[in-house]
Amino acid sequence: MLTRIDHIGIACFDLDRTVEFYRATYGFEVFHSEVNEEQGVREAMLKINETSDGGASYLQLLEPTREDSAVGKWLAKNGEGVHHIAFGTADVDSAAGDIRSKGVRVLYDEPRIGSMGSRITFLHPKDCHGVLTELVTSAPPAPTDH
Ligand code: CMX
Ligand code: CO
Repeated sequence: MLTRIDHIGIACFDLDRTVEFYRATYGFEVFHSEVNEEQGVREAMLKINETSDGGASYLQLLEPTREDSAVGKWLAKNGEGVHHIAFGTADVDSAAGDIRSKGVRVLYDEPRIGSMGSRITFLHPKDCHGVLTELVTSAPPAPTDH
């Protein structure tokens, strides 16, 4: 079951300038940033709100680390803009299997690692009315000392 918008992925040429736009215009701050070499992105997650399932919704700002990455290719063709949407689920394996059984292409055999240790997979945009769609299961919260 998909329970929230986990994030909207936005492709940009210059991550630092784009982060500054979202800070100056809306007051959104960077919650987390990282480089994901497998996906070929440098990214910043801006938390917009918590959600009732214990998760949250973010904007994911994405700058490519190489031209032949998914985001690099997309930017060269389209320029900056909304690149994908991501739905949150407690069980990405089950959600992906269910959606695959409906004839939608799931891009990975097994989920891969996404932002903040999440597990992610993607649905082909040509099977989703032109929308690249990601499924995300957040990493469990880190154990605390108390
Ligand atoms: N949204 C909608 N359509 C898209 C798209 C996108 N983001 N990216 C590509 N397409 C379309 C293209 O426009 C093209 O359509 P036409 O044939 O009509 O021109 C078609 O899909 C094929 O595009 P392509 O440029 O040849 O690109 P590829 O087939 O090599 O790759 C895809 C497309 C979806 C398989 C690839 O982008 C992918 O694997 N994406 C998943 C991984 C990803 O996006 N990682 C970055 C984000 C990481 C994160 O969120 O953490
Ligand atoms: Co994403």
